[in-house]
Amino acid sequence: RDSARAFLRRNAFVLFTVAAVALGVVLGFSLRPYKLSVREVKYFSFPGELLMRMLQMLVLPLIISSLVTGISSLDSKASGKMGVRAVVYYMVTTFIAVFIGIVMVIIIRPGKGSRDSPAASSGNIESVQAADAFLDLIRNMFPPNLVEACFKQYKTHYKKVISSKDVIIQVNVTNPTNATINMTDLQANLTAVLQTIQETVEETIPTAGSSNGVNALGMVVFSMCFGLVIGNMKRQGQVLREFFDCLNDAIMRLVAIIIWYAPVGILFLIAGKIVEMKDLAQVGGQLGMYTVSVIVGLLIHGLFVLPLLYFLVTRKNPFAFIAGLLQALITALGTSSSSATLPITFRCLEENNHVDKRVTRFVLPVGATINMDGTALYEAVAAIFIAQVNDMDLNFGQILTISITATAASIGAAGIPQAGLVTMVIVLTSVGLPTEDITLIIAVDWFLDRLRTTTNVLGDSIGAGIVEHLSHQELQSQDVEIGNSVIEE
Ligand code: DAS
Repeated sequence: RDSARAFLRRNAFVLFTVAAVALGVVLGFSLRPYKLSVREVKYFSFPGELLMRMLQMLVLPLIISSLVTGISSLDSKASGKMGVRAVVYYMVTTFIAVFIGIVMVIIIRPGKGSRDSPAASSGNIESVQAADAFLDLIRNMFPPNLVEACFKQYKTHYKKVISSKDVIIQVNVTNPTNATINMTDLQANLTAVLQTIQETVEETIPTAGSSNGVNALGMVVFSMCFGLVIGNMKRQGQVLREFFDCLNDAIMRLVAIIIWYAPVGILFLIAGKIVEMKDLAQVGGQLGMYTVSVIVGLLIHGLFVLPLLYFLVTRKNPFAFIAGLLQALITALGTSSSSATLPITFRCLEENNHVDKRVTRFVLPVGATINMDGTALYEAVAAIFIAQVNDMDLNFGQILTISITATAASIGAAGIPQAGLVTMVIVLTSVGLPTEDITLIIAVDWFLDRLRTTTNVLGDSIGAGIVEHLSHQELQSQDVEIGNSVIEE
């Protein structure tokens, strides 16, 4: 009876969240006829923004505390093997995702037909919206007040940047959340922009909580090194290990509180997005087929490839494992940010799927930052779609280039909303495709972002399950060691 009650309580909560998503969709569509202004939408979706900020506040301390405790609790041999297994899994699944994406976009050929099709003709409308969407992207990358400070002064320049041919955006892999824009014709203005940024940053150093403003990948690397070092400090490092272990538990208790608010936040996130969504009528035939290509690709990868891989390695039922992840998958769908979902992903894997904490604390922060199957698939599809719209036939070498740069771009993309859009410029420039054609796909990107983020989170979680299974020996022998040392003491 108790297990039935626990089972019902856990699933009741997930069902409650699913109901919240459905209610958000209904609420969003019922509010669309009222044409709310941008400000009204901002106020309306504030409860959703609140959830995003609460989760983002936890991301940084969670990444540091979980990695430091995860790695320091393993002997370097075990963590080395576990690391290799995780990276091999990430590479294999990302390449499979890219391959599926390329096959889908070549079979469906969404970009066929000349440029003057509805998608391109509505291009000029979208290009203005795209400029605004792109500017929002920039806005997302810096703490809000920072962008406000320089934003109003340089809005025209950013628009000019979108239209000029020689915009090159280099996303620094070690610092994926702060893209630097290298422009030939706006170099002088850029210096002025950087100067303004410098002045503003002096006043508002991004708080530790804003995961958008902090170099996530850099933090992961630092925490891994730090965890390795204090792991080898034996008794001397004991205090630090206990501190970070306690910090991690405290963060997970905060997650347990926030998770009760999540359905409300997700409801308003979904409803707010639907209210401000551009008219579906503008989504031309080509764009519709492009959206189908991405969705079918993500479904094949998420519901067939990943579960099959899990079954082949662990011989366990993959869908029972996925059932335990539903809360995290819905949060990814609502927030379209895998780093904001990270706290919930931890909780689902440890509480529902009972994955060993030494594994989740190690592979999840790394996976959430560099393993993005959904993004890699999407980048490959989008790049080839844009080539098709430009009637450009890609040879094998260019398709190979796209698969490699799509993988690199997904590693460089941060776990924040629409990060895949920024890193896609790398893929387009690598095969000489016009970067401003990103405007063709921005209209549906807010929706596809949610789906690819959900696939990213699923890929990270299944990876934790697979790595735990493969590391069974090391974990068990370590348990024996701990057991013996306790007996000795
Ligand atoms: N939204 C990103 C994430 O959080 C994925 C992307 O933009 O491609 O995983």
